[in-house]
Amino acid sequence: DERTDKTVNIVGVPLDLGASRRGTDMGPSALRIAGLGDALRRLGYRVERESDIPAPAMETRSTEDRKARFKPQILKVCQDLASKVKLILEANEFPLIIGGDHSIAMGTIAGVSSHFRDRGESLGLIWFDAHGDMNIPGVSPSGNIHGMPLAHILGKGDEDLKNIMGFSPKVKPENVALIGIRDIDAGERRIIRESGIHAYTMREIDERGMASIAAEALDVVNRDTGGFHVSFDVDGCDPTVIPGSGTLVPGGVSFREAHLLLEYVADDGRMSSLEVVELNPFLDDRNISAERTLELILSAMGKSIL
Ligand code: 6HN
Ligand code: MN
Ligand code: MN
Ligand code: MN
Repeated sequence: DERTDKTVNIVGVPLDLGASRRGTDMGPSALRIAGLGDALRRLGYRVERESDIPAPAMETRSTEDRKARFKPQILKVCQDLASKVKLILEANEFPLIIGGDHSIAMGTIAGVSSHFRDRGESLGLIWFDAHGDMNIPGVSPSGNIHGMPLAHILGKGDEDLKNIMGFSPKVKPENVALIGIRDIDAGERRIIRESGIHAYTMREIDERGMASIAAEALDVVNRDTGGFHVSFDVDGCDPTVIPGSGTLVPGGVSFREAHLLLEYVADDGRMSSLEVVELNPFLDDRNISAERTLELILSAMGKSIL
């Protein structure tokens, strides 16, 4: 295989402070037990010794901030993750970040975007999710930060969270493709509509098909950028495909549609980095969700049937 030259650097982020449901902190374990590292080696990649960004357990901390729960702790994890991701890219390795709840995307994308910025390039972003993740403190009905990362990446909301790595925004709205949405809060809806991002609802996926959506999304994220990041929330998939996640919404993307999107991503060849979030093994049926998520990761990394 001609991929042997590329090194994948896997970083686990065992964080669940961004969600109200416990358990996404075990997401990295579930993927490792499913065989992530060896599967990537079989695909021909070199895989570095894996590392984790330490994250405090919920029971060891308290939060008074109802509008942005556990903000100081999440901010610290995101800052550490951002520095790590930037170092991986500087070493010319591919960062594969395994969460953890979706609030870690503020760290991952700060690191990727900072690396691109040093080279005078902007970054595109594919955000696969049942949710918009476009809440901000005060608008969010839950105060859970995992419902807010995309807004902060676009420069809205809390000053500290949006300025990780010392700059904001991390991506331009015209280079963001949000795919799979079907559960949006009232205030969040307005933020999405006014933001200028490209949002693809389940209805559009049904009507046009994933092939057409994937091709258009790749256009969006590649337009005048140096490449793009993929932030993959497993709850974008239908709950029958991925039962092991905390905020399930029926009517989601099928296993094949998710594969197709990621196969298009692999063929495109400009993905800079990948993160997979919101896997919750305590809600799973054995480890089926991690095993299926691993298959999806392999598609994104170039696995093909023939
Ligand atoms: N996720 N919109 C809801 C909230 O609390 O803001 C749910 C967010 C879910 C976030 O799954 O990454
Ligand atoms: Mn999400
Ligand atoms: Mn979600
Ligand atoms: Mn546009």
